[in-house]
Amino acid sequence: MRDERVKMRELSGFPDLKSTRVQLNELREIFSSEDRLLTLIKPDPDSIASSLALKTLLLKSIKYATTAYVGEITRQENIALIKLLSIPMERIEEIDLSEFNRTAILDGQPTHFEILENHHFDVIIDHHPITKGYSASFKDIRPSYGSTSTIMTEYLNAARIKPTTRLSTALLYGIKTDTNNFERDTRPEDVWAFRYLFPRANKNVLRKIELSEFSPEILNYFKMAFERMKVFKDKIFVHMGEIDNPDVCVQLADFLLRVNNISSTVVSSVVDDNLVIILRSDGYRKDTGKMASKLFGDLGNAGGHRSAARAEIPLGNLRKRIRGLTEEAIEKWIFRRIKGYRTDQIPA
Ligand SMILES: [Mn+2]
Repeated sequence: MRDERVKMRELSGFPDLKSTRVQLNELREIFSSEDRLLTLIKPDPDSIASSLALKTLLLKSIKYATTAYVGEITRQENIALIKLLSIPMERIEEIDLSEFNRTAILDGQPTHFEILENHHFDVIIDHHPITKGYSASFKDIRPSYGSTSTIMTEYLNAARIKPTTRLSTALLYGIKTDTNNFERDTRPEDVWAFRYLFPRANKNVLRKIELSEFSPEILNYFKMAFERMKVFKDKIFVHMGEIDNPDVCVQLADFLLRVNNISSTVVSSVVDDNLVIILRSDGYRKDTGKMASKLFGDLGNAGGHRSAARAEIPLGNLRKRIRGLTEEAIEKWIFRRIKGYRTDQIPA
């Protein structure tokens, strides 16, 4: 009978709120009324919404909570999200760390943040693959989930807190972006959270945010990409050369994946002193995370989910392999590796 109920719950996609309730209690036990919490995020819709949810969850148990972001907010939708929902956030550079006695990371793990190395974090809530080499008092990492916003929605529900329109809109958008509107890495729990938030969210604001996707400047990059792209069997590859911000590569990789008969896209660029490679696939036959680590893991950080992955290689690691490190030579080198992937004969 009990097994039957568990099975029914799984089929209906209804989350295991009982265990989330236990975790919620553990989470709250860490905090006391005088605590000042600093939450670190890399700003994207999922992490921004999650930080708003954590604040709401802990509102009554701590003194105050501040969200600080690492990196730049450049994507148009993020700017629109923050503006339209007036979400307060500060740059990490402007934060006085001594003001806080508790720290959290949402939608990421300390290994993704070079800042505060060897720091003991109080709270980590995330849906990325589990990484090792850090300590935290409270950890809730669910790599199979489509978004951290889904996990946070479960926490709010477990805490019996009805999210406001603002919070619901932010979380809904977090789920939509991270699952690419349920096209990738989605679980029934994500759908459940979506349904839970949907009637509470402001759909007009959401539409306005979603229609802010492309900046006028990005169209020039699209033009460049169309001219440079190379098609190999079911893959599209573009090397964008040196650019300021790899976000444009993410948008390009997502966009090009919509081409008929293309099952994966690879868009690379040189940002500062790193070769940044964005990979996307339909996830139908190939695991993109595995593809990324097989193709580039020997030279830098590489990995991700079944349909979305990323690699970052310090240019210094390529000096011996790519003569002169010219744009053309880098492009050739990546393209050669991609071509070798299917046959498993990945060239050096
Ligand atoms: Mn996320």
